[in-house]
Amino acid sequence: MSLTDTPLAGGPSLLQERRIHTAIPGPRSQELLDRKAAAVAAGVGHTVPIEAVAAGGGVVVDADGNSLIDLGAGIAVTTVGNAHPAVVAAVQEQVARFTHTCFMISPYESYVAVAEALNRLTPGDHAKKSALFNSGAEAVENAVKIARKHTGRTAVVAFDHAYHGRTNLTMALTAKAMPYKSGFGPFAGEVYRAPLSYPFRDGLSGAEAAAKAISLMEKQIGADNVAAVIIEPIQGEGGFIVPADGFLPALVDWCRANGVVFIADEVQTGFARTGAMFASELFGIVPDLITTAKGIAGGMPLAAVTGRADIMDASHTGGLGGTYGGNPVACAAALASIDAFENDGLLERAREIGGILRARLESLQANDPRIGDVRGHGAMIAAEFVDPQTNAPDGVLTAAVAKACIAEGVIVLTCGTYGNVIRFLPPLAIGDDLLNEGLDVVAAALAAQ
Ligand code: PLZ
Repeated sequence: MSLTDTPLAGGPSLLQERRIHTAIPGPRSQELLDRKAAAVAAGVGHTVPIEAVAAGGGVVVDADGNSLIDLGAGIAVTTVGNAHPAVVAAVQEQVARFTHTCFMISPYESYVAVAEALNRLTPGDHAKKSALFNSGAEAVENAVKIARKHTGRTAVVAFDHAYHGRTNLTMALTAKAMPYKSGFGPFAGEVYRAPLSYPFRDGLSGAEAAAKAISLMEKQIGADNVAAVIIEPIQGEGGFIVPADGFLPALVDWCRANGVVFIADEVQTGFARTGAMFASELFGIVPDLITTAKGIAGGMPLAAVTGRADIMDASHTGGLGGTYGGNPVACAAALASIDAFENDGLLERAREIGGILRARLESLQANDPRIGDVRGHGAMIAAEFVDPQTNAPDGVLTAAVAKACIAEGVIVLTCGTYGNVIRFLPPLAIGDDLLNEGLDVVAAALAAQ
């Protein structure tokens, strides 16, 4: 089905309802999935077997006319809402004006305005600068380049359960072999892995967990060799792991004392997702560099590195860039999205959504020992599923619950090193009714397993 066959426009004007009148996938979706199987590389998977034709508010509509509740926001991207009207208008205006000049060839205003906004909005009141890229992985790659150039050192430390991307350097930084790394090596060198704070599983205080990580860095690498420590303030793909209090501040203090650049990867946590503009704020830390992407531009591909001006300026002119980095259409979308984050009460909305998610999941947990842990902040909440006897991760149950939810028209995403976490990260444009209905479906799916 092409868009011209459908009377549907996307965005918040879409009927906000769950509506399932075929099996998932329905016949039209199945046709596309057959073509996908024949034409698209097998390595590119999909979670929800539909052909998406429109989305907005809290729903994704498929080619068979089914309307699914969206509790995933395209992996934390459409935080302002899919096809947000202001984003659509900004994109339409820009696309008619010019689509590309290459910022490295002929600069334009919107790139600079996005950089100014990032410098203003990211934690800390020191002088900051930004550079724009296309994807989260590309932002992470560039943050590491910048940190190495600034320090003249090479070692980079990432953590257990980390996810930083699928390019060669970011695969090296990512912790999980399957599906991200297996068979794709050799990986970039000078990447080291430190233990994370994972309160549900390690039982350590933040200070104890930080001491373990710091000891590893000092003994196995040597502080003088470390260019950067990179960490997601709340691990995303790794399982929405919230570190114990004090863990992140202790790491930041150690970095400061040793001339190491502290990079917060806020690609998944950034832009109101956690109820703060950036998750670093929740832990009282001020990163030296911060990587952003996903929610920054309402669905358009844009990413950034923002940080201390002296670090950001360490690179020689011409050392950073890329053909499309900071594309004008993506920048227009970002400016409209940032305006919505700042002026449409989205931080508060993320906290409200978090309250609903947490209350419901905790009440399920009270009667179901298979939910070992409920954690997260704002509209970034997860439930970790375990074998009640042993606390061992139960990835089989998790996959079954997620599959049943999708069959009933609720898009949920799993995550976690052991695949035993269901994460809830709806668009902030979702209404309470739809969110609650989605959680009813999750509860029923769990009860049926
Ligand atoms: N850093 C913290 O969460 C992307 C990955 C989906 P890109 N997470 C979703 C998948 O399976 O590919 C992510 C992230 C953090 C970096 C990235 C990478 O961002 O825009 O996917 O490159």
